[in-house]
Amino acid sequence: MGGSFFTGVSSLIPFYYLPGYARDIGVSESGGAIILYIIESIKNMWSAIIIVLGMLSPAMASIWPIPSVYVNGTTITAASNVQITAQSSTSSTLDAAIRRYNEIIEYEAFTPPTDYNKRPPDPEGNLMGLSVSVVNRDEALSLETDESYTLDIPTNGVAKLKANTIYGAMRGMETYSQLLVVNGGFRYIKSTPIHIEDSPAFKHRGLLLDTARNYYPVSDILRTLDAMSFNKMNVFHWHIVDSQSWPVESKTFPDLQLKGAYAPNMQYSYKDVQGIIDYARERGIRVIPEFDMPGHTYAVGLSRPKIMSCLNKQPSWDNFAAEPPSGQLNIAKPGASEFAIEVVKEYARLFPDSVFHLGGDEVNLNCWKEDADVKEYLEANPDESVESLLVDFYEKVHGAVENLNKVGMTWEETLFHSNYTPSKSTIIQTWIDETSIPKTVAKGYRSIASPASAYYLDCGHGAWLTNVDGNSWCDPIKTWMHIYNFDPMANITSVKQRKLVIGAEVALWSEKSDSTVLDGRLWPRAAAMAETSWSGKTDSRGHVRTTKEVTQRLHNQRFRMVGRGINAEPLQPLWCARNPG
Ligand code: CP6
Repeated sequence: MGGSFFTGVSSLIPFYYLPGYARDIGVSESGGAIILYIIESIKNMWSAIIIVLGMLSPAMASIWPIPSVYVNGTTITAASNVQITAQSSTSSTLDAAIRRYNEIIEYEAFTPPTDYNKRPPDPEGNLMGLSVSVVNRDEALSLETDESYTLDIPTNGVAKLKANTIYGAMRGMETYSQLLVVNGGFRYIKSTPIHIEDSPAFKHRGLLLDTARNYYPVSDILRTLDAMSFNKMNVFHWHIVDSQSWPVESKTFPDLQLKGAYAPNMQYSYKDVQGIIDYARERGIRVIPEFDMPGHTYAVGLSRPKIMSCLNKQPSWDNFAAEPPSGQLNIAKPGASEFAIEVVKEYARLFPDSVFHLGGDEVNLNCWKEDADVKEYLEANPDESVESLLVDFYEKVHGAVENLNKVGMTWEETLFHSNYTPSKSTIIQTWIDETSIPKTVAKGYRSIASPASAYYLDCGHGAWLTNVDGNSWCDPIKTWMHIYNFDPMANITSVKQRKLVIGAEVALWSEKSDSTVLDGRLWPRAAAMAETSWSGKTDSRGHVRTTKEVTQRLHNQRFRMVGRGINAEPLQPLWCARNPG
């Protein structure tokens, strides 16, 4: 009854007049609208009663990221039975997710800081568990996966979660787990009945982790995947290798990791990788591997110096690379593209996702222009140039990805700083500045937004362009508010072009981080982008959510994450979380 009742009411009243919404946008702003609306619709007693009750209701449950449609009543329901069960026989992946959420609910239930030291409220209803139904149990995890769900929590009886896919069901279970709160050993949901309809604004909501500058143990990656799922993020972009190390096992070229990993205990075996991919898939997270080529490859030179250029130039490495040690695949040597194609073939098999990231960032042409082998080659082949050799290299390597029926993904330089024209299916990841996204979609390419100025978690806003002390290239670090305020769609008006912005990614480049600081460097700042990429920048009336309006919810999400084993850093004194406003 709860579902149909509220669907009925929400068609009578635009739901943003309803109480939960009023809380989120701040009652002071919407209070006038609500009063006007009450006068207007005074004849409609049903609506008026709901609105008045809503104004008296306790704060809306603290869900992060916020759902697109959230309608709630005012009754406190004792969560007598919180068990999640599947309505019919399901997939093993969904069963595992149900077990996981039942455990989270059982052991990690969250007390909002506003309720610390408060007497638990008196409940008026009894929740009798959550029943999950899924239309298509078999859908694979991809860029096209439907993650939508609806969730209805009655005041009395069984709550219902409906989704088209098991991944949508996971998102809905996350929301359900966030609705349950505990106080003084008493578990309840604050304001029922609740009706939620939810789906993501962006299909690709990613987190890049660089495991090459500094190594992270597998357990760090698994915990990061957990935290991502708590924030409904769905892509782990694994920047697995770079100039400084090659930590991943290679069966084609075993000496890559034998020589390229920092240490025997700083490697990812095939088994580790498969474990990470499985763990991610169980949480509705795709793993996109990046094998960055032809730049950022000094570590390849440790075992294959013959296919390399400008290895470890000293002291003026900065003439050859963005950071030391310098070294790029030698694009004048057939062995270099042959090597790159073998890398693609090997790892396209190890990583099942249909997207394969080829890097292509920060290529330094000078590295080749000053290379004796390249010079010799170009003298013998006067029709060619460093630029044309680079195009040949990209054609071969992107071609290899496409021959394997995968989609290539690449940093924006491949599109803008080379003469290569990637195929139109290629996904372009932008980072250099905020014009990059509009430029990419104007050319008709799909774009993932990772502007350094907003989404790089290692670097301060713009500080890498204007070094503060001429030395440290990434300080100070940016705030969650800065991340939250960025809009990947800014300055894109055409509907067609807006559709090409398919996602966003925060990035943790690890020059200055490792296991000791990982959680605090990622969380809760990554959660800021998780919300804007899931919920969009605006609410349903087109109001752009402000950081002030969402602070309390993010505070709660931070405490929730800490309760679930993620060392997310504090935003403010606990006092502020207890006394919001
Ligand atoms: N490593 C790689 C990096 C960066 C990039 N690629 C980077 C560049 C500028 C800043 C931060 C990180 N460290 N492989 C750019 C895509 Cl400010």
